[in-house]
Amino acid sequence: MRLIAYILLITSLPALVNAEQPRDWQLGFQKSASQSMTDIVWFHDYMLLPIITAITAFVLFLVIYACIKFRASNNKIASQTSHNTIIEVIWTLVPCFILIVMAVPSFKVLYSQDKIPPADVTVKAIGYQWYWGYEYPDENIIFDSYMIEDKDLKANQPRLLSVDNEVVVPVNKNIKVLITANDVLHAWALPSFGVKRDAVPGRINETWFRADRTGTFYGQCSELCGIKHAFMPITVKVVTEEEYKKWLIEAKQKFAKEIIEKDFKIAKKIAKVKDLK
Ligand SMILES: [Cu+2]
Repeated sequence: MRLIAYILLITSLPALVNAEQPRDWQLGFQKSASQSMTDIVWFHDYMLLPIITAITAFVLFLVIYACIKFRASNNKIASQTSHNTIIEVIWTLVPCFILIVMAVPSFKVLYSQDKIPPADVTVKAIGYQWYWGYEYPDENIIFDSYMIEDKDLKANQPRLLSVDNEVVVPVNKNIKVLITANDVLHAWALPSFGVKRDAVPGRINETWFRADRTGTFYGQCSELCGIKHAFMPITVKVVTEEEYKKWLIEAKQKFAKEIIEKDFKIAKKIAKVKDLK
């Protein structure tokens, strides 16, 4: 009995461990799945938090110290001091120094996100009101990705985050993401990869990520885009190279772009004929 429970636990564990999504009572970031996000988490945990804590504690100490030392009952005649050159130089230089120290890793992360390495896979994400459309320009694949309604959810599918057609990418490969929108502003965001870019109609933004482990990763549209803004999630499935190749073969048939284009051509022709009449 115990053995069966153990086997069940072991087999169900990877699904739990690999899925990256918000959790109840979560504090801080989702577990990172790319170097870029690891850098961001480091920057936040080991640089920003200590600095913020130190500044807050120091200012709190100054306020309490001033309240006690310079209270009215103890200072019948108010001090007339208005200038102290040394202190003024210090309180100008120290914040400057803190900013410079923070800027170095901050710019490093920013540039590494902005500089796109040679891509192994390119995915184009198009924001619509209210779902995401995806294209694999090099593979002749195009599909739409809709949120799964509550009533249709399967056991392991998180609410408001699962979609019918997931983006599938290989692990440990550079994935370039071209991001645009068709109607209003949206934003393609995936916390575990440290990716967030605006989707702007009429312009293509680009970013990249390199997932360092397999699993299912969830994100959401992050630019208020209308009434169903909360219902256009992003699901990326990171799989092994072989699984990706297998998916490609299926997807090329299921989501072939050419057929859609052919339909479009026919529709255009019909419209033309109608116009002539
Ligand atoms: Cu949106």
